[in-house]
Amino acid sequence: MAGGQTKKAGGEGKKGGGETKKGNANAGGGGKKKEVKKETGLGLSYKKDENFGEWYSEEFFDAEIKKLKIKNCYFPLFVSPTVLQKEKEHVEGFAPEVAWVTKSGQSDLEVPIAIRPTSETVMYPYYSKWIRGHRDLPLKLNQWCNVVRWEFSNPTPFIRSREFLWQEGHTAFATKAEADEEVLDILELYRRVYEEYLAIPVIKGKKSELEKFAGGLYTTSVEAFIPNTGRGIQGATSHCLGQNFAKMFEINFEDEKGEKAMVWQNSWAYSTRTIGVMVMVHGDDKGLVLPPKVAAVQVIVIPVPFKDADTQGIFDACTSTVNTLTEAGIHAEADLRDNYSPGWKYSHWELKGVPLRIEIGPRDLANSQVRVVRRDNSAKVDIPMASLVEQVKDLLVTIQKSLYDVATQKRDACIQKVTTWDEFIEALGQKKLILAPWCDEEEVEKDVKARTKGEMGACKTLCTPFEQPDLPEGTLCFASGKPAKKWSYWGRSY
Ligand code: 87F
Repeated sequence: MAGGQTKKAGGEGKKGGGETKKGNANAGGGGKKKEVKKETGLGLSYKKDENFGEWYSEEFFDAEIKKLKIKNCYFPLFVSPTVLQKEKEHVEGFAPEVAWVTKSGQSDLEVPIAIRPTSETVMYPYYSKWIRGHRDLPLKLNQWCNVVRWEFSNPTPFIRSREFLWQEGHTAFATKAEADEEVLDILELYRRVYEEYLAIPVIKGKKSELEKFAGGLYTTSVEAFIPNTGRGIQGATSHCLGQNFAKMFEINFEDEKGEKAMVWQNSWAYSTRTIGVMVMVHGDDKGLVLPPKVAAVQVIVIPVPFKDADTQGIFDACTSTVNTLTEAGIHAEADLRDNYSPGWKYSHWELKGVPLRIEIGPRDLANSQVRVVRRDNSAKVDIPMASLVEQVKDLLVTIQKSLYDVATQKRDACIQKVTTWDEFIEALGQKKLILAPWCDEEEVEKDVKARTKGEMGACKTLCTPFEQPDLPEGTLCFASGKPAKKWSYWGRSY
């Protein structure tokens, strides 16, 4: 959903993940999308010089999973109670969040029907039917859909909402080794969605036993951090389910030796929460700040007519500027409304987070130049019309990088390494993202949660980063004093 989802929020609607390119009429070079699309061998389908717009806002995640031979599909929204209860253990803990349809009009339904909170129970009965022999494997499906979870704790737009959009991938393999490999391949794609598109630094790691998806074998995640609130936030997850679901749903196959075996499964998801994290990380007191790569409008052109100036000339220059940029594949629009002042328009488009504003007034017209203003740092520069495209492209690239660098600096300034309980409590009070040596015992994590419970919510593990600092022999757990096994990130979270 990297670009796609963000665009949806900006009003450039798209259908599902699979059809993202088709309806995108303003993507520059109008109408030639299919023909232009060819592999460059660099992991991108568009060349920067041939189609800048598509190169820049490619539907990254969907294209990448297609390269991994994952097919898009769609399963129904409604789940029958019998199917839902099939995997009781897994659903039990989540049961209060399941929404049920109990009426049609005024009449009670004979059998209430659930709305999917996730699609395991809808999909896996078919996996059991479709998978017979080793040649049916791997089975790799993804769906872009909505799910409903009846949240009770403070719903927050995009971050925790009762309905949200996501992609959920569900794959089945003959061997654990294949499943293990895919878990990390997908996690890397999630990292890239956050870092390369949303300009948000994330930490890749493994969840603790307490925080993992209980139905699976192990859970990996990418974790982001919101400096202003001092809270961690899970950006996406990639689970190895092991054979738990295969047992419950009887997903068996005949292996190469003709023996009956059980599949190894994974599931993975990221959601519209990405939008919430992006708003929280980059937004400022004037409103949204969108990274150019995911901005539906990358450049807004605003006429600045003065009294007695050549108003028509200025408006024409705005239109031709938009045309020039659009032809170069840049998503540009002009705000030519005559019932709002330039100042009002500046605020309006700042609120919407448009990365670049171009102002054209009488002086610019006379000098064949435009004034360009960056949304992220308000820097202004005059650009000659002759080098407009080149310089706007460079600025968009610069802004994308700068947003990532600034976000990384702020995040890193919040990371605090501690080794004792006192240091831990002090860092927690300072809203830090805490890296601490831990004995990796579930009881100790529960104890930390209990001891830090307060108005602000308890502190828990966010992840054990794959990138581990040195852990000298004899290092003790900050919470239990037992020998530490690893460094883990701790913090309050969303
Ligand atoms: C709420 C109600 C019912 C989370 C729920 O993470 C069931 C569930 O199974 C539930 N909330 N979960 C866990 C979801 C696991 C897994 N599903 C596929 C993922 C990735 C995508």
